[in-house]
Order: sequence, then structure tokens, then C-alpha cells
Amino acid sequence: SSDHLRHVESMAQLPSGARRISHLNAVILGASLASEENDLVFPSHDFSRQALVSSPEQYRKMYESSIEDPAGFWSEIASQFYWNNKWDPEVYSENIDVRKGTVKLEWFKGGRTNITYNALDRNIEAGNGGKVAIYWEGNEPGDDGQLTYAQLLEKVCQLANYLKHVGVRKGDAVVIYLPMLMELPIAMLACARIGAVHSVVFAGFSAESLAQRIIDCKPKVVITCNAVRRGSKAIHLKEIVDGALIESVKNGVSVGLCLTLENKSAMKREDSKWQEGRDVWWQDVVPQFPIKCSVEWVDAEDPLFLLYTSGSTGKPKGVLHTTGGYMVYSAATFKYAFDYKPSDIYWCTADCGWITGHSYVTYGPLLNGATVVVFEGAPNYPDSGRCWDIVDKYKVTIFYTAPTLVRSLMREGDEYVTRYHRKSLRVLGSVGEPINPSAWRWFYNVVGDSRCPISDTWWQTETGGFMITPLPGAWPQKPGSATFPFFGIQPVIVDEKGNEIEGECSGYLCIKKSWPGAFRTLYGDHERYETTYFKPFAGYYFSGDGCSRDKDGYFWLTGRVDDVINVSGHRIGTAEVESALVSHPHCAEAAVVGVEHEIKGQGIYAFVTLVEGIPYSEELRKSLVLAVRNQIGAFAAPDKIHWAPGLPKTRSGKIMRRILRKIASGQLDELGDTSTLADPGVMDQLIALRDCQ
Ligand code: 6R9
Repeated sequence: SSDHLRHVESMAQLPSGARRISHLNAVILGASLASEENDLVFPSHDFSRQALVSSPEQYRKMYESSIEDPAGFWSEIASQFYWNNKWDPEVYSENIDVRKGTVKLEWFKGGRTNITYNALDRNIEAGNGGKVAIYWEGNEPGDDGQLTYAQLLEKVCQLANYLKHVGVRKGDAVVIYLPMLMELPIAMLACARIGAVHSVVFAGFSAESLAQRIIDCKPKVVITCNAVRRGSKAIHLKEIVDGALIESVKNGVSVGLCLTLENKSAMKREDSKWQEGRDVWWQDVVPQFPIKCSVEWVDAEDPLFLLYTSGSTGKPKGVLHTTGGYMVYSAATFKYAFDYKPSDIYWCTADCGWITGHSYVTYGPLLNGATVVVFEGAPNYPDSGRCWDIVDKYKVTIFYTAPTLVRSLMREGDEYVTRYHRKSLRVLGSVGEPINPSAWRWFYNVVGDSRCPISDTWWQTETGGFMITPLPGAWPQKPGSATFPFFGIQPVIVDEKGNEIEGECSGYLCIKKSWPGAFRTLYGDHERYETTYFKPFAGYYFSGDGCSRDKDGYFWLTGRVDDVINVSGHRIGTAEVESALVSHPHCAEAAVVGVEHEIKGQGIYAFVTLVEGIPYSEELRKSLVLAVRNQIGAFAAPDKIHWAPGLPKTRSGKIMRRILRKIASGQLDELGDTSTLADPGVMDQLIALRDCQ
């Protein structure tokens, strides 16, 4: 439409500082609030000019070559790394079609390499030994440290030598249960150097969850620390490990060695529980080992790590990634999606216990020779300005975080942000769930001063790296859209029957063909791998996410398909309703679930958190419902608004909808396991408020 064009043109002519996108100019320009897709946010000309990919044309050219000749495209990127032996001429082989037999993917098979060698030694040999690899910022402001690439390699080698000394060999599993201390990436890299398979378990999981993972992968060693400080409390990690190891023994898995780091700032070693013979202090043994350690060259298809992720039912799935393809893919996605330059200071707030911490705290950045900030603490300690304090302290240029953090900081008010300079920032990133356009705008306008493109990266534990993501200098963004596929990725939207739908549409998001970073199996359960991911829509990898594509081809993730609500035959993404609610100026956060409804099939039940200082009232309830009616339509109007001072979240920040569904449907005695909640206290509050509104 001409309005749309005018909008695009006027945006293109504004100087970057004036490119402030808001509901207001959307209204002025004639776009309705519901059609978020009409908002285009352009990178500045200066940004694009210096970018690795500067224009839609350049992207299209590279994308097309990656699809037409995957072997050639990926070989060229892979050649930037060191291979002790080149891969087979075939480059890759794949069968993702269950109808044609076992699902099997191989990339760079026959090639021998080592990811730690490529992340550390290779960069040092290129003259970057003195460059800072890790800036570490502790929970307490002022408690910090740093390691250059050369120093990091020495630490990695000492631990690698120790692990070899205690009998860890190529292919053995090592479980790592550590907070965000430098020793966490060190431990990952040490395992990889000797060909051992690490399985990092987020240090917020309970003893039971940890035991479940230990029982599944049977590690030779568990690496942990005695305790950690979170905000103002100390958590005794070693005691959790003790519990898990007892539980494992009961299930026939006995781990002979628990290497324990003494985290002095949280707890003295004298106060730690100890089992002689099994437990060893890291500080007592590791520093005695040589600072050089030979490299174990592994096949590209040898396993690199296992990372457990929760399925919809049953036991956690052990997602297995191999070496060569993952290396190439994590490095390439990092470089392009963040427009990485050697002068960047990069900070990703994710914990190494999740895939984001694997691909985009540890491997992707270090493979690129980047300087990475590792933060041990909480973003609201000592107050809600901590992130921006850290950004200013280290002159962070790329800041990558999750929508949940953006929303919670947005709720605290702009002053915590504007108090700091943030002038170093040039690229922002978002991951983990769809980012609501209103949170996107706040992140863009307030945190990034309307200057920094946002890379809203859609991907999964299973995919190893970014799948659909902006390339920040290449094209205009739309707040809330992950934009276009990364090189080599062919996303398709399919209907119920698995037919691809073209053009403007919505449906299930699948991927055609393999890519180097794809997971190769679920550990010990290849059948579950095939059933979960490749059988629902034969011929494709099924992501489990819903997605729509707009008239300009932009992809919009609408949330897990298990979170789709079908109201009177209308398919409504919970994320859509949440986004509408959060666009209300008084709503800070919303979580929407389906409940059984006599007439409509399913009704919409919305939990809402209000902006600090706003009281809940009948009037407000009505205006929240109205916001949804106005933005999506009357059919999407919530049947129930449940005021929630806090929402139940996992420690990685994901809202636990399973629990919300139970509360919504009144099954209060079936709440199930709430042990993985970041703050179990919100449950009582929620239940108490259930019937008084
Ligand atoms: C990387 C990560 C994967 C699920 C995925 C999707 C959601 C992640 C997203 C996003 C919309 C984004 N998700 N990034 N949804 N936009 N930018 O989070 O991996 O923990 O395995 O979760 O997270 O629903 O299917 P993982």
C-alpha cells in the first residue's frame, strides 16, 4: 500500500537517531497496532556500510549459493579452521526422511580436527595470545578477573592433563555442574581437547535432575564447586552433587571422582562436606599439571557434547552434537548474526548450562577469537542497573540476552538504564522465546538508544546454532520477527497434513535438508530422535514451533505448537495474545494458557503481571481484555484475567506453562514437580489470587 511505502521511505531518510519506532508513529503513518508487520526498522547507513553483509542483495546472493551448493559453501567456511586431516570428498551425507530408512546426518566425515585447538591454539598462533579471551565479572561488583587467550590455553591444558591422568579417555563422558565461573568454559574446553564428551548440567537443577542425567550418561568424573553466591544467598552446590551421586549409586551408576573447585567467596573448604577417596579439591591437583597438553585429533563426527533438554513428557532428552559440523556452524552463525569484528567486546547473559552458553558463550565466540564477558551474578543485584554497569565497565559492543530479562528490566523503569552511558553498544540480541514487539521497542529505543540493530535469533538446543536470524546490517527489521533464514537453512511452513504452504501463511515450522550444526541423535535413543523430530512430518525436521510468514517473507515465530490454543476453531498462538496484553501500558508481562471451555472448545486464560506501582482493578481488567480484542479480534479476548504479582519461571527464564495450565484449570493438587522453579514462592501467591478476582 502507499502508506506502507511512505512509511518505508520516510524511515529510510531519517538520521539514525530519529529512527525511533513507537506505536505513536505507527498510528501517525496509518498502520494499525495489530499489523506490527508494517513497522520496518532500518540499520543506519553507517552500520550497514561496515557490516559483513550490507544489503538484502548481498544476503540473497550468499543465501542462494549456500542452498545451491551446500558442500562448496560450507567447505569454504570450514577451510578457515585447522584440520589435521581433510574431510572426505563427499563433504556431507544426509537422510532426514524416515520413509527412506534410518535418519542419519554426517558433515565433514573423515576430517580430523579439534575444536579447542581451533578456539585457542589457532588464535594464539595467529598472534592473538595476548588478547583477552574472557573478562569475568563476579556476583559482587568489583569481584572480577580476566584471562588472555594464552592464559586460557594454559588453564585448559592443566585440567586436560589432570583428566587424562585420572583415566578420562576419548569418548568418556564428564558431567560439569558449575556456576558461571571461568572454570566452566575451561572445563568444557579441557574435555574437548582430549576428546572427552562433556555434559554440562545447569547448576540450578535439583539433585534428582542431576542424578537422572548422571545415570543416563555414566560419567567418569563430575566437576563441581563447593558453593555459589546468587544475589545475597549462598547455594551449596557440592551438597546437591552429593545427593545426586547417592541417588546414582542406587541406580547402579557409581562415579569414582568428584573434582571440586573451592569457590572461596561463597564458602570455605573447611565448611564443605567431603567424602574421602571420591572428592578432590581442584586447587590441590590441577595447578600441578603441565601447562601444555597434546591435542587429541578426533573425527568430525565424533561426539563433542551431550546436553539434556526437556521433552513434553518423560525423561530428559540427551541431545548429542558432534565436532566438525558444530564447530563450523557455531562459528559462522556467531560471526554473521552479530556482525562480529575483532574489536568487539561480546557479552551473552546465558548460562553455559544451556545451549546458548555452549554455542554463544564458549565455542562460537572463541572460535572467532572474540573477547567474551562471563557474568556469574544476577542481573538485578545489587540493583536493576547491573547489566548496564557491566556494559560500561567492559565497553561491551554486542549484548545478547533473553526477552524475559528485557521485560523484567523494562518493568523497573528507564532510569536504571539511562543512568549509564551504553555508548559502546552496537548490536543487541534476543533468544529463548518470541520477543513481544513492545519489549523489542523498549530494548531498541531505551537500551540501544535507537541505534543498535537487534538480532532476534530463533534456534534450539537441537539445531546447535541460529536458524532464522537477522543479519544486522543486511535488511530492515520488524519488531518481533526473527526475519530470514541463515545461510544453508531452508525453513518451510507446513499444514496439519505436512504439505508445504507458500507465501503469506501460518502453520508448523519445519526444516528441509540438514545443516552442519544439527544434532545427530538423542543419546541412547535414536528411535525417540526419529519419532519426535522426523516422523510428525515425514521428509522434514519438525521444530515443534508454530510460525507465520508475512507478505514480505519475514518469519514470525508464534511459540511452541503445544502452546497453541484453539478457540472456536480459531488457532491462536499464546504468544500473540501475550503480546497484545503486554502492549497495554500497564501490563509488564503476560502468560496465556488454554483451558477447557464448554462452548468454544478452549478458552483463553491470561496471567498478567502489572507495571510496578499499578494497582489491579476491574477497570484495568476490562481494558486489558479490550487491548486483545482490538489487536487480534474479539475471538481472542481472554476469558479470564488472573493478576499475578510473579510468574513461575525456570531458572533459564522460561515461563512454566505446564504449571499455569494446572492452576488455570483448578487442578491444584496436580502441580507436579515445581523444584526447577527459580522462585517457588510465586506458587502460593498465584493460588491465593486465583479466586479473589
Ligand atoms: C536457543 C534456545 C528452543 C525453543 C524454540 C522456541 C523458543 C528460542 C526463539 C524462540 C521465538 C526466538 N525460541 N529462540 N522463539 N523467537 N528468537 O532457546 O534453545 O532452550 O532448546 O529452546 O525456544 O520455542 O523451540 P532451547
